[in-house]
Amino acid sequence: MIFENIPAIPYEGPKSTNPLAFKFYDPDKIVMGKPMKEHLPFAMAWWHNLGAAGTDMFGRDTADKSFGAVKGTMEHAKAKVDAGFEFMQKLGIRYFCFHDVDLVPEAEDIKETNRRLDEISDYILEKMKGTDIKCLWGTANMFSNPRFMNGAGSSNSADVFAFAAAQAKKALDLTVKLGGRGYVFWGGREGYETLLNTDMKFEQENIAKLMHMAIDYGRSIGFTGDFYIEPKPKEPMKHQYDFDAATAIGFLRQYGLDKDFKLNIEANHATLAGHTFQHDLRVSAINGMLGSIDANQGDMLLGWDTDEFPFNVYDATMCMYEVLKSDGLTGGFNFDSKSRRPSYTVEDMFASYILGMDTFALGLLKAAELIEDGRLAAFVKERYASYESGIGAKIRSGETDLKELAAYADSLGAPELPGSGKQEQLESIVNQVLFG
Ligand code: XLS
Ligand code: NI
Ligand code: NI
Repeated sequence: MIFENIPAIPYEGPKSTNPLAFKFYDPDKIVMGKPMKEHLPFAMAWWHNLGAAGTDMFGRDTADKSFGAVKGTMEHAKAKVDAGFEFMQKLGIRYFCFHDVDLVPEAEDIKETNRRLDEISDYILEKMKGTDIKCLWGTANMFSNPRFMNGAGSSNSADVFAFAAAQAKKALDLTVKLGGRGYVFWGGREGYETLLNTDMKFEQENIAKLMHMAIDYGRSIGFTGDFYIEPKPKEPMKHQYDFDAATAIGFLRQYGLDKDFKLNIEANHATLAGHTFQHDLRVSAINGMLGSIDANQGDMLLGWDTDEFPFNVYDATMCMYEVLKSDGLTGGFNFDSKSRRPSYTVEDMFASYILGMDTFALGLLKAAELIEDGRLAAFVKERYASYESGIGAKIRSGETDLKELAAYADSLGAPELPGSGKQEQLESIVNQVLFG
């Protein structure tokens, strides 16, 4: 055992003062006809939880993530697997997400990296036996290695493109081997710093080519899950091509990728794009592309991806409102979140996930109450009621034209005001449901 002093985390209810207990996440509690754990397929992010040790631009590691082994060795890679499985089991988490190079130290030669990946994935498969833990999604890290300084699919170098393709191929193999539900393309460095040196159209076409090859290969090895784009507007590049959900959907449709791809929406990326989390979820949902979620939150005072564990219950409630209305996800809720640098203890690792899982459990409970309450949905329906009959119904069914509408306007003289938006009353309902 690696986390000897941490017990399995129980549900103790909202009054518990035990830091190592769930206050709201009660996996078997039925909400709108389904157990919480099915509404909330939580996933552990290999990179943050087992890798990130508090390093920032100004200081080295604060947390010890060696798990008793020497970092940079295969022994350490295995210790991470042991730690990860113990961690997930103690929290009742049933999924994990990974990048290829989260699993093993990357070698100089790709053949050796791939050999290590085979070895570690055999070890993970062994570990999975007798548990209900599976892979939620896999991906390839096509942004950390210096060769990807100008992007992967969007690189100016065809050799680098080939390396990206090789990594995507292997990461797909691993995802299928580990039973993954999805495969993610986060745009890494797919973007640019200056148009003075960039052929934007060429780069975007090449990214689409790489994605088409991934679909063809994935389907040929029996991958039946969804591919996802994870939009992000900036960081590391000044301009990232997958700016937000709307941009990514346009790209997918333009290049004929929309049948195989959905979106993985990350809260902190949506807010970096100047949207709310709920906005990007709604854009995805109304386009039939709400696939998976990277659960975290940003800081409104900071302009980068702080990847904090989600704490904001309003945002989690609005997220779950969108998820419930669109009938769930094909993916799940991956905690692409990291404990703050001064939260460096093992207890903090667990407490971070308890916070995140409790926040989403609260969000689920409150979103279900909002839906059952019905006042928000009833108001929205009522707000557009003028389209249900008369001239409105004709507009909706396409049975009218500008001439008829102009004549109709003449007969009215002037329309009445469109009715109060009642924003404050609706916000008050949300508060009442949250705290009443
Ligand atoms: C970075 C992204 C990344 C993806 C996976 O900002 O969120 O962690 O989720 O490559
Ligand atoms: Ni991110
Ligand atoms: Ni992410």
